[in-house]
Amino acid sequence: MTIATQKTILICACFYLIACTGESQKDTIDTSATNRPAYDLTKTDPSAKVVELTIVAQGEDMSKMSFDMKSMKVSAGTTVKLTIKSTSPDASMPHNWVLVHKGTMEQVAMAGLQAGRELDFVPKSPDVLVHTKLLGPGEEQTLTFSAPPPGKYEYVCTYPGHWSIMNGVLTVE
Ligand SMILES: [Cu+2]
Repeated sequence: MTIATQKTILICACFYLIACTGESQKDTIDTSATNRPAYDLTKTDPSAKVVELTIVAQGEDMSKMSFDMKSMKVSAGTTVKLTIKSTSPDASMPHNWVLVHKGTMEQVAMAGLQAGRELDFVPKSPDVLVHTKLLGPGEEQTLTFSAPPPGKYEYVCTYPGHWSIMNGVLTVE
């Protein structure tokens, strides 16, 4: 093999490597932006025990708003029937409830700003496990979902300016 041939093979190999790397990155941007698994909690087991919970998003203004529960606990393998009610009287202060992987609520809320009102400030992200729409005064929504695998998760309201106050921890055990 001549040196020229060797060089050609080497250059080709480099191009192949670059091409492959570029391709795999493109494939994974939307679905694997993080190493955390994306769960489909909407598939519920009809034979699973159903746990009913209610959480209230409350407060008349930004300084008083909160979820009435800062933590919730459910057993693994159950179906969670969670009703989220908004009692904030001001139409300019709607709320949502977004369940996310632990440690991601801030980045999900920031991405929610980009997602905007038409997506209820909920970004399309593998860190978002389940969520409501934006709920105005007196509105409520019931979510039915499978409890995710044992561990701790965060829930947060991603309406602009709310995430740092309106949040809590869901423990699955
Ligand atoms: Cu809120």
